[in-house]
Parts: sequence; C-alpha cells; structure tokens
Amino acid sequence: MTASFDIAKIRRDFPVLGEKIRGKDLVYFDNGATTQKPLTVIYALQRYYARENANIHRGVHFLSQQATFAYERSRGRVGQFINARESSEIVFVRGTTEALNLVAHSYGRPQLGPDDEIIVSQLEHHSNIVPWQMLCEEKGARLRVVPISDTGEFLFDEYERLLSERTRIVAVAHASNALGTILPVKEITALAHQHGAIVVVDGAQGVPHLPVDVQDLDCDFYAFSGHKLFGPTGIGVLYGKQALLHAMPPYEGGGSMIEKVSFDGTTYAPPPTRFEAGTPHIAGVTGLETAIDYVNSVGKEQIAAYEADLLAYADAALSEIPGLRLIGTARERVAVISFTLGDIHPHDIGTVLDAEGIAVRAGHHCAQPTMQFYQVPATVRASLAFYNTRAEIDALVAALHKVNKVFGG
Ligand code: 7TS
Repeated sequence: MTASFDIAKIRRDFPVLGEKIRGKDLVYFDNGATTQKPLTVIYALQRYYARENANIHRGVHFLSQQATFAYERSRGRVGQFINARESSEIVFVRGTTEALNLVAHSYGRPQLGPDDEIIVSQLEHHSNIVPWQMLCEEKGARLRVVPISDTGEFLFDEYERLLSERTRIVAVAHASNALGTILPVKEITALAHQHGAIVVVDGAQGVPHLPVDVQDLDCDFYAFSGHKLFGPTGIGVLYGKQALLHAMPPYEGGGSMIEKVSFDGTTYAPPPTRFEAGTPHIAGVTGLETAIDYVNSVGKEQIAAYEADLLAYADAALSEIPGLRLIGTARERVAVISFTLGDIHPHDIGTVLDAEGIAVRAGHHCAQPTMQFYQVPATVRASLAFYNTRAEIDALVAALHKVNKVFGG
C-alpha cells in the first residue's frame, strides 16, 4: 500500500458511504452488483444536464457541437484507459450485457455454421452464456464448457483439450463475479488464436479491479459496464479490433448509424457509429469519462495493491468463523468473497447483515452453473472496492458471529 492511498479522503469522495442504514454506518459490500459514485461523477451528470444538454452529431448550434466534442473526447479517454489502438475501436453500449449480445449478433451470426463450437467457462455470468446459447440454437452450433477445479480455478488443460478447428469463439470472463477467480485471459487468447478462434472477454469484473491493456491481452473483443466502474448505469463499452468491427454488419438500425438512406437501399456508417443507432446515453458517457479520470487519479496499480491486502485480511478473518465455508479460493482473485455458513440460508444471512447496515448479495449471482458446480443454490457474496476498509471487514465478522448466535450455529 502506498502512502498516496489516502483512504479517509477517498471515502469522503463517495457521499453515500457516510449514510446510516437502519441506524448503523453503511458497510457497502455489493460492489460486484454496482459500485458507488464519487462526487466528481455526480457533479458531471448535474453539470451536463444543467448547462450542456444537447443532442450530438446533428446540431449546427454551439451546445450540440460541444456535446459532440465531449462525447468523442470521452471515447478517446476510454480507449486510453484500456490501451486500445484507436478510439474508433470503442463502441458505446448500455452495458456488458448489450456488448456481448452485440458480438453474438453482429460477429457470431454471420460467422457461425452448423457444428461450429463456442467455448465458455463454468465461471461465466449468465450474460456470457445465454447470448451464445441462443446463437448456437439458431445456427446448430455447440456450446462447450471449460470446467473448474474445486478451488474455482479455470482448468487450462481442459480448455486446451476442448479447442479444435471447430472452435470459432472463446468467450470468458476476465474475473468471475461469483468467486472472484481471475482467468488467464492472455494465455487463453494466445491459444485460441493458434486454433483460428476469436476471443471475447467479459470484463465487467476485470476493469474495476485490474489494470487492463487490450493490446497486451490481444483479445478480439472486451466488454464492460460503466456502473461497476464508479460511473453511471446505462452506459457500457464494447472494445473490438478495428478489422473485426469493420467486417461486421450493424446491430440495430436507425438514425446515426447510416451513411445514406434511400428506398433503393441503405449504406452504413463505419464503426463505431455503425453500432450506435439512435440517441446514445450522452450524459452517461460524460459520467463514465469522469469515473475513469477518478480511477486514474487514485491509480490502477494502487487500487490492485490495496484490494489485494484487504482481500487477504478478509479471507483470514472470515476463516475464523465457525461453520463458514469459502466458496472459491483460487490463487488469483479479485476482491470477491463468496461463502456459506453452516446450513443457514444465504438469504437469512443477508437479512441479518442488512439489519447491521451491511449490504451483501445473497443468491446465485446470475452464475447458476457456478453454483451448480459447488452444489449450492446460493452463496453470500461480499464484493469489495478500494473504498472499503479493514474496519468494515471487522464489522462483517462481528455480524456473522451474531448470525451464528441467532440461528444457533
Ligand atoms: N458479466 C459479469 C462478469 C458480471 O458480473 C455482470 C453483472 C454482467 C456481465 C452483466 O453486467 P450488466 O451491467 O450488463 O448487468 N454482475 C452482477 C453481479 O455480480 N451482481 O449483480 C450484477
């Protein structure tokens, strides 16, 4: 942890962290679902609507030109953040879910045929499973699943065995939302490319915790959501390699995505505009840029180091609780802790924690196949961010002792 990491100041930047919930200090451990927003992001949205609101790419007037400039500047900022070669490789979408559906639709549909294969892992969120299942069903293609070890590690040897000349797409999470496991996406990509397959990375839980360099990873697509990165809801990003985006047909038709429209036929704009039909979430893009500036000001390396320390502290502290079983103990994890406690239902645990002001997620985390592997219907998940503290972990531990008492554990 570096001296520049001023946790008290950081916490003051997030007003909601000062809230009392049920008379207790809020302990917000549901960052995997969505993160809280710093004041700079809140003010950016307010400033946009109060002083700058206009539609983009169409007005000759000042505000429209200014909004267009800001929108395209944000695209550049997002590109730098994940080290894309060109800002035109950044497509603004609603979130990770839409980004993955876009790839399945515009890349997958024209490319896939009967008996082709798509590989995913047992660790995927439903949004990196269902679009591929739908595509397979439509095309007569097959979905293959890379299994995991008991600790929740991606089994690379099994992956290697599943790859073949039939594999067209490999779609994997950068980090599992249910267990925190970090997947070796660079190595996964290199091997997929040897087999002529393209790689789609679901970065929803990668970007908030890990420095991301898409050129270094060499993945073909990378998807993430602004709201899990301290930005607004309703805005997300699809990164795609230039040549792939150029070869892809549109996702939705409408205004902005065209070059020329007539009843004899329509031609489409080049990417990224081709994939941004209609009025986009202009305020959201501004908020996302501001969130990225905030994360950069804290420092991506500093965030990773601080969270690693917090995770190690939490793992050790929670292991002391009688009956607690950590679900997912991979060597490389982002700051996510999933667990069960005796045979107490996770929703009951979540309810007791809520009474203590502690927000966790209790459920299957939209990762039912991961739960099926562990033969549990649900877990309690504490997903951390860089504004969380050891004192908050201590509060969780104390509350879990209480849960044990309440339910006679
Ligand atoms: N992929 C992963 C790995 C995720 O964690 C999520 C959301 C998504 C995709 C979908 O993102 P969206 O912004 O399009 O909804 N994960 C969670 C979660 O863990 N708890 O609530 C939402």
